Amino acid sequence: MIAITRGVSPAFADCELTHLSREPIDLGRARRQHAAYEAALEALGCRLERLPADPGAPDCVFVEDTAVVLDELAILTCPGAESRRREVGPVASALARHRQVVRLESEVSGEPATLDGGDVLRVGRRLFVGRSARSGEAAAAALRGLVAPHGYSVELVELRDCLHLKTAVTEVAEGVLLANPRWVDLAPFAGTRIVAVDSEEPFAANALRIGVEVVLHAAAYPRTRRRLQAAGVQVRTVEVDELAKAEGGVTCCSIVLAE
Ligand code: CIR
Repeated sequence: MIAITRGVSPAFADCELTHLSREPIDLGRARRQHAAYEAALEALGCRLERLPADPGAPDCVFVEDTAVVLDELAILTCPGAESRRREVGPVASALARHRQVVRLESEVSGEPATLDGGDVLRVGRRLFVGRSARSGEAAAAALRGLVAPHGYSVELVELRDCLHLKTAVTEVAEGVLLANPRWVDLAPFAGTRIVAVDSEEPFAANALRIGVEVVLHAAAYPRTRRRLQAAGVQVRTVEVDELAKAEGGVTCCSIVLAE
């Protein structure tokens, strides 16, 4: 496995914020947590490809939002926040070494087709797209056009009160989802086993699955961690609370792809 990561920008404190209020961010601590996150990925068998930070892109550490990567191709997004669009180019160059790279149309029927990778959850051959402030129907239609020939379906999922679909639901094992049912309509996932986050840990649904059996999960959520372990999921923890002040979680900081 390869994990593409990107350094924390010196302008990190100027990140986009939607649901959280701005708190002072300790850049050194954010960078130490990010380095530990990268080390955890390496320990789990990922070969890291680190991209340098962009001082003009406060959110560049959150590489997940710039692309949707499948085994067959990589799709570059047009991120919903304008400040984040310049992040796509360097990730595109890195992806081009591993995949055919295509760009999502920026408009469909006159509607902007913006998409954040954090809004796209793959479960087998199904791609779920969260309808968020960043992503919507036009992007889902554009994505469908690119992936249908490869045998993937695309379905929209309704969200509330959170930034991205993967803030509210992620896959933690084959056919097992970790979700905050208060933030996402789970009807499209009918038939799938759901592990609900502990109600005191609303942000705990963001887990990064590495390979088949293990997930990386924020250390701040011990109650949900116990639920995952009880469901038979192996959990490795990382401290990411300084990165979380910018509304980022464990999936956002990497693009993990099969070699
Ligand atoms: C943003 O608002 O775009 C960033 N501050 C956080 C992005 C987190 N990305 C993700 O959840 N995939």
